[in-house]
Amino acid sequence: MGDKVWKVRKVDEEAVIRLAKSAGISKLLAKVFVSRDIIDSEYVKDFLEPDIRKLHNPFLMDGMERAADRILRAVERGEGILIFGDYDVDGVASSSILYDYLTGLGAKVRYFVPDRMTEGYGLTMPAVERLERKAVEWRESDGFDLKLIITVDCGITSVEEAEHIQALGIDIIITDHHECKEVLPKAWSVLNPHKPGCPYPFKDLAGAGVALKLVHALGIKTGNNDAYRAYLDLAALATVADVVPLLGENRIIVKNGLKAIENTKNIGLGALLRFSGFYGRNLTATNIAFGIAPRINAAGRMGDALRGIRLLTEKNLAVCEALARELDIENRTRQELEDRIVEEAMEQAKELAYTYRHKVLVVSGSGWHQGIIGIVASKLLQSYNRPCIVISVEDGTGKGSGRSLECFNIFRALDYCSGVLTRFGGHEMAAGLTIEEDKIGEFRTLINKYADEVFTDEDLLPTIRIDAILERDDITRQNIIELEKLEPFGVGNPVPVFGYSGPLLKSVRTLSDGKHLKLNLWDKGLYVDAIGFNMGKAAEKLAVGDTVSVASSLSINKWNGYENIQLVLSDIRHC
Ligand SMILES: [Mn+2]
Repeated sequence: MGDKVWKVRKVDEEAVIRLAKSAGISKLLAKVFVSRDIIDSEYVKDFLEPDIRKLHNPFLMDGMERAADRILRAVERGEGILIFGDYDVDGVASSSILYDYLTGLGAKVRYFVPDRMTEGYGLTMPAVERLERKAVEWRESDGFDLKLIITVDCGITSVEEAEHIQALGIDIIITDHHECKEVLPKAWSVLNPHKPGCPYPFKDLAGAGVALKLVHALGIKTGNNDAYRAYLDLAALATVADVVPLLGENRIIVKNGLKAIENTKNIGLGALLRFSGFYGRNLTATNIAFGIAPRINAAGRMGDALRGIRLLTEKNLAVCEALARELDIENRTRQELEDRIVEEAMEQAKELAYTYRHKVLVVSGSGWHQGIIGIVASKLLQSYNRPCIVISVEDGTGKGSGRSLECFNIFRALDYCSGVLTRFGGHEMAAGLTIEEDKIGEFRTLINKYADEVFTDEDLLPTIRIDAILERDDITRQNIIELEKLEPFGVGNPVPVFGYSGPLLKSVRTLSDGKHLKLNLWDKGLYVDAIGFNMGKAAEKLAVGDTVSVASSLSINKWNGYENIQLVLSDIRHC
C-alpha cells in the first residue's frame, strides 16, 4: 500500500474548458484528452466516433497498385499463389484474410507457415527450402504451379531469401509491418507503411491491417469496394493480439471489429467463441487479448500453426468444432506448462532480486518449453517490475526471451553483452537470444554490470500515471458513461486513472479470502463503493473513519439487475 509513485499529469484548465465546449463533451472527458496532449476538437470527434468510412484509401500505400495488379493477373491466369504467413495470431489472421478472399475470387491459392522450432520466425532460408520441396510435390500431385508468393506479417528483412525466390522464377510480394533495415528486399512489390518514402498516413497497422488494406485495394479493383469489411473481425483480433497502439486506423478497425466478432460469420471464430465462453457477450479488447488470442496462439506455440489458419478459413462446422476443441485443450496444456515454468522461474527470480539485488533477472532451466518463455518473462516483469530474461536450456544451448521496461533498452544491453552471446535480436522492450549454457553465469553478471551503469533502483519503483484529479461532483453516472466512449482501451489508449483525495472510509472489508479490498467511501454526503483487486493486504492498515487518497478508474458495476458506481483502485494511501 502506498509504495507506488503517482505521476500526475499537469492539465491546463483553460484548454479543458475550450475543448469541452468545442467538442461538446464533459469537462471530465476533456481533462483526460488534454492530459494526453489532445486538444484538437476534430481529432476528438473522430476519436469518439471511429467511423469505418474514415479508413484511408489503400492506394496511398506505396506499391499497392502494382501488388494488386500482379495478384489479379495471377488469379486470371490460374497461377499458383502461396501465402507465406507466420505462427502468431497476427500471422495466422493475416494469412486467413488473404487466403479466404483470394479463394473467393477463384484463385489457386495455398498457405505455408514456418516451423517455430526448426525454422524460426519469418521468411528464412530453411523455410524457403522446405517450401521448394513442397512446391515440387504440389506440381506433381495436382498441377499446382507456384508463380507468386505473398508474405504476410513478415519478410521485410529477408533480402537473400527474396532474391533466391525470384531466381527460381517465382514473383514475390512482401506485406509486413515490422521496422525496415537499411536494405530492403528486392521484390515485385513491398507493402509496409514503415518503408522509407511510403506516404501512407498511418504507420502502426498490424500485419493483418496491411493484409486488410490489400484486400480493400483488390476489392476496389474488382468492383466490390466493401469486400474488406468481411474481414474486420479477423483484423481486429490480430490488431489487439499484436499489441500495436489502438489509435488512428487501428482504433477504427478494433472498435468496428469487436462488433463484427460478436456477430461473426466466420465459422471457426464462432466455434472458438463458444468453446471459450464468449459467445453472445459484448466483447472488449481485453477479452480478445486474454480469452481468444491465446487459444489461436496455442496452435503455433504447441505444434502446427497451420491449424490456426485452417480454423479461421474452414467452412465445415464439424471440422471447425473439432479444431476449436483441440486448440482449447492445447491452450490448457500450455497454461499448465506455463504455471510450472513460472513457479520454477519465480523461485530463481526471488533470490536474484532480493538476495543478490540484481536489476536484470536472468533465469534459466532445462525442459522449459521454448514457445512459452516469452510469456513467462512478461509474468516475471509484472511481478518484479524489472527487466527479465528467461532462458530455456537444451543439450547445452540456451534460447532466451527477454522483456523490459521503458528505462532499459534491452536490445542495446544485449549488444553490450554480445561477446558471450551466440545470437541476439529484437527491439527496445522485447528481445531474443541464443547462448551456450556455460556462459549464462557470465552473461548474468555482465548484463547487471551494464544495468548498474544505465539506471538506478528508483527507476524500478512501480509508477501510476494519473490522468486527472477527480472532484466529488465529477463522480456521476453520466460522466462514467461518457468515459466509456474512450473504449477500446489498450496500448496508446489506457483506461483513465484519476487521483481522488479526501473521502472518508465508511467500511473496510476483504473479498475472496482476503484477496481483494472492498471499501465504502463517503465524501460530503456522497457514498461510493470501491474495489481493489489483489489489494486485500491493504485492509490491515485501513480503518473506518480514515481519510484517504486513491488512484482509481471509474466504472458502473452491474450485478443482479442493480447498477452502482464503483471506483476500481490502483492504489490507496492515507491523506
Ligand atoms: Mn505482427
